[in-house]
Amino acid sequence: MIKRYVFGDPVETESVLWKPEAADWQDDRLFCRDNAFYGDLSGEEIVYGLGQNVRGINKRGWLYESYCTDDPRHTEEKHTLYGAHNFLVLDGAGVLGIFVDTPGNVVYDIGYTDSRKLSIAPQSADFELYLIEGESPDAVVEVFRRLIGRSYIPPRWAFGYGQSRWGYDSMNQVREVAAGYRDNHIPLDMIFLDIDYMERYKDFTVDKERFPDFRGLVAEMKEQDIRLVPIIDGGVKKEDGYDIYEEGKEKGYFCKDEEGEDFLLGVWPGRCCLPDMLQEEAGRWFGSKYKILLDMGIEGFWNDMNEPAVFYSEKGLAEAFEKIDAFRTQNLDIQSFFEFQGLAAGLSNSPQDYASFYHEYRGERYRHDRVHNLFGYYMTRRAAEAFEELEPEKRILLFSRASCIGMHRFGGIWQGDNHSWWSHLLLNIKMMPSLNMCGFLYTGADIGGFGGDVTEDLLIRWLSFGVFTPLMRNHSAAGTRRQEVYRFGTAELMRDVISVRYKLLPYLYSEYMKAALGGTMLFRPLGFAYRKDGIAGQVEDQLLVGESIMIAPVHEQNAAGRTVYFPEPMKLLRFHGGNVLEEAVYPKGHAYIGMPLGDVCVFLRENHILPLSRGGECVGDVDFAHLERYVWGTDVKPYAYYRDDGETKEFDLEKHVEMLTV
Ligand code: MIG
Repeated sequence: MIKRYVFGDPVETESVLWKPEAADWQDDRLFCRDNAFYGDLSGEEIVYGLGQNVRGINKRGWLYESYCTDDPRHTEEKHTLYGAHNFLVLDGAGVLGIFVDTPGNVVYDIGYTDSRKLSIAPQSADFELYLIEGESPDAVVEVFRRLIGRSYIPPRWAFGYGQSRWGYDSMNQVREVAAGYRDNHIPLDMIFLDIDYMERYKDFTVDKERFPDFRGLVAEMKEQDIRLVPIIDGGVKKEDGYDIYEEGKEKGYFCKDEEGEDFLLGVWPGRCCLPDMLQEEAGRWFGSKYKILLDMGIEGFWNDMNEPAVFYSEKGLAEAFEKIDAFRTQNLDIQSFFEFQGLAAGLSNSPQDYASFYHEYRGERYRHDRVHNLFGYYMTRRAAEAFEELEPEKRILLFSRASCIGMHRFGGIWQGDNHSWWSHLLLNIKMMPSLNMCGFLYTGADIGGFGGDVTEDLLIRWLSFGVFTPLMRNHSAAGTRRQEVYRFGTAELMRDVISVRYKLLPYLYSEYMKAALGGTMLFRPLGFAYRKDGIAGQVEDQLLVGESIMIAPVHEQNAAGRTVYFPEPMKLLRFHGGNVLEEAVYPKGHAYIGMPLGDVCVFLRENHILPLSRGGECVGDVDFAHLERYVWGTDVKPYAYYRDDGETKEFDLEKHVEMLTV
């Protein structure tokens, strides 16, 4: 059952695809006062959701916000990350789904001020609220997903493994990475190009000195079954003579400040303008520019800095310099010193800047902060719509950093600038189900961690989890330890781990497609599947992946295994040195399982089939037709195996599903 309530005069976000008739406010669970909502949380109640955010699968015990934010040091005390995903499911006496449809900030106090209470406070009085009742969290999620529409489906090659790094700044560097993988027979399908391929960080340009034959390089890589995937940034460099800038300026496509001038902000290339992605014509114009790279043979993109990230604004910078000047002659004491120190740090992503420029959206003018969370969504959507026109038959890879619900129909997301920290591997694990709830299925984190120096063991453990995430990409920041797996002494172990991905591919792709087409989740918390089991609901570091298996990744340094909770009997399948070992069936309860570095363990449910391929060095090598079947139990259910060509858009559950039996 789904109910929709309208408060004030909401901005249409296009997050949902259809709308039930609006109802008058009346609810037993939530109490409404001054456009905020209050409820009680019972002792056992679990709060799932909020998509990309900090902390656990169970969101209880913290204060969260929904405001797309570029935060490259996202630690536990933060409140919001790159995406704004306003969907929650309360699982207590009953099950209730809550979706706040607004493009502005929302504050969630989930047992923070009072551990038994919940409050939801949209920062604007104009929004829509959806309440969904259902028998189980799964049922509520399915209804929600019908409301918001089908998830994005990438080409099948995008389920391969990819290597990325900020700093691949020449054709030879790219060739070296490709050779590092191919020569060592480590599987690889993608190399990502960061801002270094561009000419002075200008969107839709290629540096002619460092990449003199870009088109040739794209073709050369494709011969080796490797796709190059370039980055596109949300800001356009302000530079006279740069055609994109000149065109945008002349046509009035950039966001304006209070005076009606093009709003100037500092981002990567220095001074930039922001294309008004919300304004249809401007957004379409920006989207049409991807053709420049498509024409060079490119088949996939990642959209960055589209929260939008603002290092500084022209005005903010001038004010800060003025204040710094005033401090020059002062005797800095504890207070003034910190104020002084904060002047430069406080410049980035500041609320004043977000309140100082404007969009034209659906025929009206909005101050940016009111519609903030739509920027990344519309940047990605306009690109996807351009692909639809330019390449109607073909799937193009597309994922974004910032997002809100609705964008899941047009692209995936990566989880932003994490660190080479064990805690961020754990965060990656915990975030998968909440993202899936909101329709973000094509997603993954920077494997090995973006900031900071990785260690060999962290990289192996992260890969061992990454083999399950649809986006499987190793990425790292400039200036950090090199993270390509062939550089490590344990490269052979890493190869074994990455190879597991290619064995699992038929299963993962099939489960992905069923989740996308059926509106279900690929990654489920144990609490979703074993609802009567009080322990299962507390497990934060094990997940169900599709219908047949459970995983329990190691996320602690120097651990040679871990304790696993079995909510029902399961059989251990161990990927070890290129083989699959069938080990014991564990009964319901806890057990310690040895998991040395390089082993990947999956736990197979009774009477379920896990189909595996023989693997390959790229997705194109994998034989999706001839599969081995792993199974145990006396009453085995046939497995609904989805398989299509992986390239075109004829998605069809009926047509492409074949029932596999033992
Ligand atoms: O300010 O393009 O999240 O993946 O490597 C940094 C450089 C801008 C942020 C992205 C990261 C990327 C980096 N970008």
